[in-house]
Amino acid sequence: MKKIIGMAAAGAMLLALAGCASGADSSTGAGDAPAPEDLIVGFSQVGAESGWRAANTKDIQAAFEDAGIELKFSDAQQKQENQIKAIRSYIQQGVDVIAFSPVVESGWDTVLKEAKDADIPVVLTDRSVDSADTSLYVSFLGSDFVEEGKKAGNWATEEFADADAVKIIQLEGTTGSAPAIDRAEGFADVIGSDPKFEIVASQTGDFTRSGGKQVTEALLKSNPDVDLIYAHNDDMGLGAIEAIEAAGLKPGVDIKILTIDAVKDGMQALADGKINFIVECSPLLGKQLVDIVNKVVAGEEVETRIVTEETTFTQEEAIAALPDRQY
Ligand code: GYE
Repeated sequence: MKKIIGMAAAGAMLLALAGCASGADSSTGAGDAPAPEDLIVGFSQVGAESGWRAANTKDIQAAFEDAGIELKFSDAQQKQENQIKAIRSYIQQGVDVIAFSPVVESGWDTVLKEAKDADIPVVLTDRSVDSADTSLYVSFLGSDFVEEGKKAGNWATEEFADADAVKIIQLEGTTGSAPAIDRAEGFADVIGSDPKFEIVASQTGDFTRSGGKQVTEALLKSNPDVDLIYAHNDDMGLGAIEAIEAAGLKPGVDIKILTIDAVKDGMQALADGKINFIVECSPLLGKQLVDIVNKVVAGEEVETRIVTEETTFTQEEAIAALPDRQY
């Protein structure tokens, strides 16, 4: 087994050397854009944990296909070690650009340094890293998750304006991921100024529907009088709906539900009155990622931070938006 891996690695190195010899990337000067068919991009995706992720994968793959650029794609199944392996393999293969959506924020410096030493530019999509050395990546394309958490908090403040006390269960995203950290922070920033809001329990559901269901089931037992569930994504909110219904309660009425993403299933639940409000987070990052790749390989300047534009949805707005919703 070891021998086979060794041979494969040697082969990959030869390929990488051949790539260098043709001068495909490193010798390219400003404005001297290589043809799309000469480019190879390696992309390491988080996993397939949610409707958002499925839409994001589809959009990225379609955008590279439309652009005629080869995309090597790997699914890390929500594990950082798989992403590190994938990035190392892209480095060995000598791809022109590496893009990835880091499952968690920390622990990337070593592998990013390896990419930098190999002169392979790295683009972060969707989620960020906490590396102090920002020269380890050329750009970060994605949402402002703190802002999303604030929008969620603002809705809660208005919705419960007349209430004296509001008990909240928070369903957190993947522990250590940028969206879980930032969405909790933005929300707490807003509701924290009013003592009537109390987060009575906060646990991770790992951004999955089954995780959201299980955690809600357990937490409802110890907190039957909860007023609001704040889920860091639609899928966990959809799981919470199942748990609430199984407990004989009415989601959206007995317990209000506030989520982030606005994927079709979430929007349908909002239209049906089972979710009460959704903060949008757009997974459609493909075209912008292709643009960044094209600029980077042409030696052009790229913006180091590109923030996705997004909105929020009430029930009426969801009903109006659903027929044309792309994801
Ligand atoms: O909200 C969630 C997904 O990183 C923004 O990851 C993304 C989040 C998204 O699993 O549904």
